[in-house]
Amino acid sequence: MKVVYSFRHRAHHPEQEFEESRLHEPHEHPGRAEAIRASLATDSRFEFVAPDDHGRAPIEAVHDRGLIDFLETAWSRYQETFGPTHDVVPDVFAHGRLRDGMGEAPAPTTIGAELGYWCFETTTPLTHGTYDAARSSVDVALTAGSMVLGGDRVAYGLCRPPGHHATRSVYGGYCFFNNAAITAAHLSAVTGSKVAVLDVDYHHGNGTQQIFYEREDVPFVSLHGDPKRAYPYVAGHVDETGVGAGAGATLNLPLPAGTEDDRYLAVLGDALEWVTSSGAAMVVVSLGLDTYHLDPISDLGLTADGLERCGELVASAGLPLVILQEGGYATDDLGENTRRWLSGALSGVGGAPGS
Ligand code: SP5
Ligand code: ZN
Repeated sequence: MKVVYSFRHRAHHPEQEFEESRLHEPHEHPGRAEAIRASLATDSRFEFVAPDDHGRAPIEAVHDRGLIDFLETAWSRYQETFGPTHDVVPDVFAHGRLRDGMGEAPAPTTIGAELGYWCFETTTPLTHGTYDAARSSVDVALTAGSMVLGGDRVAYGLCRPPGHHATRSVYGGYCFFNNAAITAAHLSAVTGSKVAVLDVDYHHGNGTQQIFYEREDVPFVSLHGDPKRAYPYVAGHVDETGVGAGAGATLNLPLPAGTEDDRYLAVLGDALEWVTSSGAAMVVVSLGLDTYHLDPISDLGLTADGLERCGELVASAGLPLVILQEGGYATDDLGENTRRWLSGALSGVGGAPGS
């Protein structure tokens, strides 16, 4: 299996995360991707390739240009007004209900105001190299997509930073550009076929859901901690099924705390049946390993064996897979858990050509 990786992810390295009313070391850090790289490098079934530059167009097809332009310059602009600071984080959010009954305000034009307009929470700092890292993460994803377009049955993009919490026009949840959404939209446009997104990160992929909520060409299904208790809280409830042309093309499968391997795999089987019946020709997998029982910020109960079984079940559905890294914060076990999930996928494709 090809593994697309770029060292450029290291340019995104926040110093702190403000979460649960405390400043602490970031859960999302460069060591995560390096742990995965090191683990896959020990296994000769994985072949590392560098990403190709896919340019800005596939990002513009999914994200507001204002967001892309903002992320490109925000850190430097902030330094001129408030610097020097290592991390850049909003302090005032443009919360929609502040203007109930008043219509929309003009878009802000000063950096302090713009931050809280484009970002939705406090745990996703911008650093000097964040934009470069986020762009490279998109290229990693699109390059994995190109491998599958070129005939590989499965490819893995070691994306960092992750992407699935980024909506069309706001970033957060450690995510800047929605790698999975950009890749699914691109593959759907290029092939003219439906491309499903299967999101198995612990957290609901609110960004991906939002981007495709009114579209039928990218069916979206997610297994996640119930948003009644779990981040990102604002989306992922069972009654969210899409609107307009997208009616019925979103499926949410929220899970109770403590869900273990067998129960999780049963729900994953339902998700795969739904993907198959959606008519999708290809699947982009948002792969989070934060469903693992030792994950420090999550509460599901999957084991390493269970994660391998998940990979096998997903691959045995028979559709080509573009597997993209999202979360997973138990860094000591993250490399091995990722290797196990991908090993399962290799078993599931049964040694098909290009696997
Ligand atoms: C890509 C991804 O996995 N993003 C996750 C972002 C989660 N950020 C905040 C999580 C808050 C969890 N607080 C629970 C800590 C338990 N001690
Ligand atoms: Zn997650």
